Amino acid sequence: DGNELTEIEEYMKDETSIQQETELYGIAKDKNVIFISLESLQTFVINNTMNGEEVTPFLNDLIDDSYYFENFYHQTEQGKTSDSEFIIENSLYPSPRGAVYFTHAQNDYHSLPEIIGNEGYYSSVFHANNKSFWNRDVMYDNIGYDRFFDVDAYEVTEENSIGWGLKDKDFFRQSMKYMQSMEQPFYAKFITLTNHYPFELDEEDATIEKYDSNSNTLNSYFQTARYMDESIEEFFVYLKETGLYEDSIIVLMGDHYGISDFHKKAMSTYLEEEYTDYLHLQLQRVPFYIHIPGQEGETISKIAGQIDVKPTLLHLLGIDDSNDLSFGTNLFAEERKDFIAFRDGSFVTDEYLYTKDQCYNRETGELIDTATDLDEETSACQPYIEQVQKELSYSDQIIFGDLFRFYDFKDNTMNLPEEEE
Ligand code: GP9
Ligand code: MN
Repeated sequence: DGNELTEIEEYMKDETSIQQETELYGIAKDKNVIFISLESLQTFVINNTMNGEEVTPFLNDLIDDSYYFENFYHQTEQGKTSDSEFIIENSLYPSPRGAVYFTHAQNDYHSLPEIIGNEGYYSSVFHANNKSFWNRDVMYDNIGYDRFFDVDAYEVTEENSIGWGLKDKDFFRQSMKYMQSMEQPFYAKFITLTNHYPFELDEEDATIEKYDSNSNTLNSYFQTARYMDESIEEFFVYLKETGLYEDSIIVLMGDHYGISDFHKKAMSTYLEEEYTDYLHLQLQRVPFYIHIPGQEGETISKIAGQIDVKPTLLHLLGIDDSNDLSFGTNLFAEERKDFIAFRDGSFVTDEYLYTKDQCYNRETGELIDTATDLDEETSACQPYIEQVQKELSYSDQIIFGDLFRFYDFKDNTMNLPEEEE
């Protein structure tokens, strides 16, 4: 009936209210934000080689002049790309089953496009797929995007498509005309497509060889990951040519894993590492870059997750979010919530990694405790297990109960329905 919101609000305020003063507060004020969703790109290919060749040369170099988070985890579930979108727009967790984009697209939210829209930003999404895929048209409309450039905005032919549709290089090239005539400042989210299972690529677009293992999926992945790297490089050239680059910050994020644990054996061979539950969770790291033209940036090792993107972007934009309710925290704040939770109750902290009833040292992978020790409440991971469950359940209550319809974010007041006798 909405009354649970009181307790949830208190928790969210306590856990995420942190000082807003950092050197980067407002650094991107009134600049355009170009957000690139990197389809299925995982951190294990970054700064890595295959047959002695760099897989992602452009993205590797980009680290040198970006804020790059090397321990950034995706937190998606069955809703895949749409879950990653939901998390960054709302700083809430995705649903344990199904996709919030389908099941709760009509809820009241306090989403990123709406918040920055109130500050004068024009917000849009570019994605060359059918607009109703993942129910995006309905959700985007509800959370305040001004415009969705879906497949109908693009010229798609047999020559310029592969796999799921328009090739990424053509996607970026064709998007430029829309961007150039867009009112500024704008927020523009680009959702790429070519690096998607089953990682198909025309021979003429392949610039590195396939890997050689028992997994066709992994073998092809390196080629499409390289193609993505080149498409981003080209996009940066267009941005510079059109002068948009100087007036923008560019954020790049992997949406979720591309290689499932079905390909354990091949992954294990490639990484020269035993495929354990620990490795599986570590493989859920995806690249996250904040590129601010003119700034050197820094490589940041502390743990981070998709849940933190919304408060971080608001911080960079200099938008006060002290009235917001989120589960994530600004990634540049000194004091942050000290865990990243996954939908199945697994979590990481700077020191520990917990999954499948096992508690590991996050950096070394050394197993500290197993389920039996955990029962005795002596495990190093024990204090977090319950909090993670509580947090996930709060998020579910907000979504399943559409609780934000009772909440006024302007002054943090609640309008709860009268209690029935
Ligand atoms: C579909 C694209 C890929 O439009 O975003 O979706 P995914 O299967 O990764 O969720
Ligand atoms: Mn995806």
